[in-house]
Amino acid sequence: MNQAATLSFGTYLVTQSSRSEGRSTPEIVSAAIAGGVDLVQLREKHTPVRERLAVGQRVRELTREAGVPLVVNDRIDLASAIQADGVHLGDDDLPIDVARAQLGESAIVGRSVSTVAGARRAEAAGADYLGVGAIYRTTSKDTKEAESEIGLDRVSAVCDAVSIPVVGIGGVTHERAADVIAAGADGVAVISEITAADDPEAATRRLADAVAAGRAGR
Ligand code: TZP
Ligand code: MG
Repeated sequence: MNQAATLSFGTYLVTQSSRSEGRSTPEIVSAAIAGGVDLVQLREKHTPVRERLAVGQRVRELTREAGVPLVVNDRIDLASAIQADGVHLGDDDLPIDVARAQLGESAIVGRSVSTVAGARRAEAAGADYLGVGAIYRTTSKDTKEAESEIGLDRVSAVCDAVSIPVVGIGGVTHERAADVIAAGADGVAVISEITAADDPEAATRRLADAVAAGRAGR
């Protein structure tokens, strides 16, 4: 069975050491695991690949011990090298079928989208889940104009259009998470809310509580 069928997407950490206030990515991941994070994506966009490999190996150990799924942003080769559970792909990356051919049928393959048409295409191409955004303004990623501040109505439209899980991303905080869930998302993916927090463990818990509140209100 594809691993994705059993996944929980409530709180999803995307790692980015440039937002971690000097703390290491493994440190942030450990804290997020202690706070109950559901899934981790190794991103580290601007880190040289050998360093990403070393960080990824440590993050793989931590997530495996905790039973938390790990996906790698963009790079299928790196996902394979660290025995991650899958990859998260965007428009500029290799296509989903190539990822599956490389990583195996049971690999988790996520896809970034910002439109309903893109979401439908990604689902048809075999994505296991979608990251939809950027919902709000964010300084963690240089997003193209058309992919910026897409808002909650777009999140709802995407959720209505597909039947795979959808995770909302981009400027999501604990104050906003319940609204994202109320719009139809299965979970929220964040960099800063956990990574830049004074207490990343507490921030993860706070985010999970907001997701639970959003679900309860639906
Ligand atoms: N993809 C869309 S927005 C974004 C990514 C990786 C950045 C999310 O970071 P933050 O700090 O949670 O806004
Ligand atoms: Mg990408």
